[in-house]
Amino acid sequence: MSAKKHTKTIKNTGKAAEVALPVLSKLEEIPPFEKLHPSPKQMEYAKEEITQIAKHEGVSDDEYSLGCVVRLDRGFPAVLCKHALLRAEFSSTLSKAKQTVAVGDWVCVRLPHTHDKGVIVAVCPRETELSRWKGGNRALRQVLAANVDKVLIAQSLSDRDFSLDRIARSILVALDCGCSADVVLTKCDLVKSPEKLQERIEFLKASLADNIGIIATCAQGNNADSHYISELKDAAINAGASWGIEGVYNAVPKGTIAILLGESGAGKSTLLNRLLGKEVLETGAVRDRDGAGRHTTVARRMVNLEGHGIIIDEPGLRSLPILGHEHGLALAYPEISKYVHDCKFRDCTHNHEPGCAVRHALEEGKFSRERLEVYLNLAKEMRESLNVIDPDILV
Ligand SMILES: Nc1nc2c(ncn2[C@@H]2O[C@H](COP(=O)(O)OP(=O)(O)O)[C@@H](O)[C@H]2O)c(=O)[nH]1
Ligand SMILES: [Mg+2]
Ligand SMILES: [Zn+2]
Repeated sequence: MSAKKHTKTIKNTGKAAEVALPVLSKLEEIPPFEKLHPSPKQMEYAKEEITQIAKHEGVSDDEYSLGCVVRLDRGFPAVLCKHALLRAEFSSTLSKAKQTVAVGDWVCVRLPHTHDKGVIVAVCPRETELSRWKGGNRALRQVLAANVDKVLIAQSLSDRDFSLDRIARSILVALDCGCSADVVLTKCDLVKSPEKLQERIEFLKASLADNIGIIATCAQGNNADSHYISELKDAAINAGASWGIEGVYNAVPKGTIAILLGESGAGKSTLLNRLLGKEVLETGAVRDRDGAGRHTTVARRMVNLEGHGIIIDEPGLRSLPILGHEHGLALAYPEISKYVHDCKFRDCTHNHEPGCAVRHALEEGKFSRERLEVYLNLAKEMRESLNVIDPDILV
């Protein structure tokens, strides 16, 4: 397949430029089909759809196959089927319905006879859907990945970048979408001392939802000698975190799919290269002036971890606004949210109001002040966006 055939004209650059999509057969990180598992529900759906569509088209069922979207390059899906890896476009019916897919979606494709592109004719229902609110209308959501089990939240430990708020909101979104979540702390070598690392991890443990694993990593130890790195490792383990590449492997066992989320420049591609054991993914230098990453990663793609699970590499997210994730808040902080319905005032912000059941529970030592603070910040933001859109929900 030639790269030249599949090009897209980039219109909003001012001048039109032809950008070639990567040649699929050259990509080393794509998982084997055997590692991808549709759910029984998805398999049944695909079987029924294929039978119906083939009948309607007057062709044999054999022309269709169930496949998984393993990449999106500038929005163009690549689908992996049992016997083929191919670019695919939507059938005219799906195009008219403005159908889109995300990495991880299971789709029914008509396999090409003469030309090398498949045609997506149906998209299977998702088991999980990780999506973010794009602002404006509640329905305006961008699906980041489909059918993932876990969200790995990449957070750089450099002082300039570290944000509890960003970690907390990512966890909220993950839990709300039916995924589990772990925090991957990157660039441990940039922490001032092992004590500081231990303090950071202990603070995170006190503030975040239970069952959130913390993995401290240093994918590029240029800035530190090995003795210092081993001190950092001890500090991380003392604080209850796991360490390094092994820690990430253990968080993504065989049979599972995780997505690595984090700001551009957080060190995701560098970490993935370490996990792969080779430099397959392009990494980007951080601009010195403001530390902001250049958007080097344009593709969303699955990366196969030999002997372990699969990670989806997601280009940096600039923002993760929260709206309508109140279920996630209740899942992350059940010990707090169970009191909100007992407050005297329906619109209680749990700050200063009389008859506040949440503050009463705090005084009784039912949960820590750290956790309440994170909860209140998330609830405040959600309340503000909810007020605009859906005034009936309590947080
Ligand atoms: N000091 C240090 N720098 C790192 C580490 N990991 C990544 N970087 C640097 O951070 C920058 C962004 O990394 P990249 O992997 O492209 O981030 P991505 O945008 O999240 O994929 C690059 O300049 C990397 O060299 C680390 O463990 N320590
Ligand atoms: Mg990257
Ligand atoms: Zn209250």
